[in-house]
Order: sequence, then C-alpha cells, then structure tokens
Amino acid sequence: MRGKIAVEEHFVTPELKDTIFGSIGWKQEEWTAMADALQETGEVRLADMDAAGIEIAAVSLAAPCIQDIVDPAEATAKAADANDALADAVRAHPDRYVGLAALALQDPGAAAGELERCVNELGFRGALVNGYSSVGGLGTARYYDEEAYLPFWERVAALGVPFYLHPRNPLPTERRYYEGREALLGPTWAFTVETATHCQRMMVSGLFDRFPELQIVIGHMGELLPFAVERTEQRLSHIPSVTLERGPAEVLRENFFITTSGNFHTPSLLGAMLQVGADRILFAADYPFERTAEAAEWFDTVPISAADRRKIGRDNAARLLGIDIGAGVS
Ligand code: GRE
Ligand code: ZN
Repeated sequence: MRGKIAVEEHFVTPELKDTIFGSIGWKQEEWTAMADALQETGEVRLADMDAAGIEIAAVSLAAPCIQDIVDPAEATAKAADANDALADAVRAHPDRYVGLAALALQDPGAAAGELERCVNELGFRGALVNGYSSVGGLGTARYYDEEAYLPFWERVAALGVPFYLHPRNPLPTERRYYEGREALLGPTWAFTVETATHCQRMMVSGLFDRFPELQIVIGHMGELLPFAVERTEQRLSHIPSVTLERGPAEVLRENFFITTSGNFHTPSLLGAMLQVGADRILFAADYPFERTAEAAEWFDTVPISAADRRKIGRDNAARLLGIDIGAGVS
C-alpha cells in the first residue's frame, strides 16, 4: 500500500543521544548505527520510507530521554530544545513529517504550556511521552493517574490532540523481576508490562470518566491490553471501592488507539481488530529500532479487507493527527 502514515518513528538530538536505553546485548556497531539513524532526518530516512510506501511519519524522541532527567527545570528546557529541533526537521520536509512533542511531565504545569506551544506555534499534532517521569532521583516515578496531573489532562483535552504513551523500563526497585534475566528488560518484555500497567492505573483512576474526550495512543499492538482488559473489567466489578462509569474494556475502545509498532504479527492484529475495531488501529514501524521494510511487507499483505488496510494504514492517522490528505492512494 502506498501512502501509509507511520506514527511511532523516532529521532534524537546529539545532546540527548546518551539518554536512550541501549538494549541489553546489542552489538556495539549495531548501537552506533542506531544512534546515527536516529539523528538523521534527511535523505536516508526518506529513502527508507519511500521503499516501504510510507508517505508521512509522525516523528518523536526515542526512550526514555526526557523522562529520565531528574531535575524538572533541566528536563523542561531539554524538551523545548528537542521540540525546536524536531520542528526544524519537519519544516525541512513538511509533506513527509509531522511532529509529536516531547514533554517534561516532571513539571505538569510547564508540560501543559509546552504542549500548547508545540501545537499552536510549531504545528505539532500531539505528544509522545516515555512512561513515568523521574523527579529528584532515578529511582522515582510520577505516574500520570496522580491528582496533580488533572490540570495537565484538562489542557490536553482542550487542545484536542492525542497523547502517545510510549514505553520505558520499570523502576530499579522492580528489577528483581528481571534479575539474572536482563534480556527481558526493554522491548522484549519489560516495556510492555510497564506501559500496560501505567495504562491500567489511568483507566482505574477514573481519568476517562472525567475527560471522556481524551485520546491516548499506545504501541506494540496495544501492549497486551486488547487481550487483558475484559478480565480486568470483569474482576474490577467485584471490588466495591472501584466506581467507574466506564471500565477498562470500554475505555480501551473509546479513549485509546493502538498501533502496530514493533509487533508485526497477524493473529495479534486480528485479535486486536476483534476487540477494538479497525477504526482504532494505526500503522507504525518503530524506526529505527525495527526495520521499516519488515513492517511494511507484513502490513501490505496481512489478510484484512482493503477498506480496513486503508483505515489502519492511513485514514485513521490522518483524522487523529489532523493531516490533510487527498483521496488518491491505492
Ligand atoms: C523503542 O522505541 O522501541 C526503543 C527505544 C529505545 C531503546 C529501545 C527501543 O525508544 O526498542
Ligand atoms: Zn518506539
């Protein structure tokens, strides 16, 4: 399929390159190539997109970057710098890229202001944040279901832009889980568990009853949630202290979009389509951590209807990200 929009494609600035999680066991030359690819937003990246039939990439920082800068003022300043750099890259190729803002949620008030600046002044289409924010020390976590984040969510809802909750690793205090099995940290497993749990916290907090228009995007075919939320909702209904107008299964269908990033697996896609519907799924590769060609070869031939392929490959993202596209795509 030509004309795809891919929504979880990463970049990094030179000053943030050492804040990226280096997967355990990556070969040094592989990591060097990754760091180079992340910093390049010109011909190499565009050629990779062209070969895969991707017309537009929604570009965001890699992980954890801003979320791991424990001084809120420094995190806020570095997020603004990264957003300015991304705006330059988008300006150089305005028909190929749109921006998703990095936000220092270490300081929710400042983050709301930065999102507003990014949307209103830089033309960004939403935010992408790498899980919980650490404040004051690397072992700390602020999760976004806290009361203190309600004014931030109010601003997101008012701006009407999506918020991509991208993975990061769990806190060091939870590492007993992975001790001796460090290969399970990062994208192999820990990213998904951490992100799915963060989503469940937000769902159980009643955030989406309060702001029913909020739209959260999650990657990797929904971080297992399409296959888990019915059980969560059913069991929560037995806990009297939980009083939700809408439980996690309903919220996943109405307040979340899921993407195919890094999870090019047909039974998982078909299961996710049965659970949330084709209108709630978006194509993504996860460049450069995944091979765009592999993502596209899989997606272009996966056994779904032409109408669903077009929705997932392009139209849903265009609507969600406010991308003005013509109809002429085969
Ligand atoms: C990703 O986005 O998938 C990712 C990162 C950083 C390290 C590994 C990884 O952002 O897979
Ligand atoms: Zn990613």
